[in-house]
Amino acid sequence: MLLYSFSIFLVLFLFGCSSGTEATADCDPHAGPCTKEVDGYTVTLDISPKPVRHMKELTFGVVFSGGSPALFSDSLLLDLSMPGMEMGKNQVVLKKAGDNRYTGKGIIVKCLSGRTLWRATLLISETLEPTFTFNVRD
Ligand SMILES: [Cu+2]
Repeated sequence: MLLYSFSIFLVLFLFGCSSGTEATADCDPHAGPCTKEVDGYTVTLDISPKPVRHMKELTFGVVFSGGSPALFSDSLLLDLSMPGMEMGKNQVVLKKAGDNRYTGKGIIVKCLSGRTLWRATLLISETLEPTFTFNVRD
């Protein structure tokens, strides 16, 4: 009986895991900046150098159009994660670099699973967290 419940748990776990990876890219950082509409203004994320590769120092630039309330802070956090996988905390500090611009440097590690789908979440406030999902190249 114990073994039986364990298998059920395992099946649920595997199922939950695979459903978490159904996330798909909504941004192509190799081609150019990605833009998201949030709360009446746009947030643009640009990652360079291109193509965007693992284990290379990357510069993350964020530009807001319009008067976003986020512009009152001197720095913002960009959280890097893999959809459906626990990869450890990887957050890039973006410093204010102009009226509506923030930039910071970080590294995206290479996942041992071979997956390349990453998600950058801009932590503006508890209710405002625009995300950009993209594939990183080798
Ligand atoms: Cu991973």
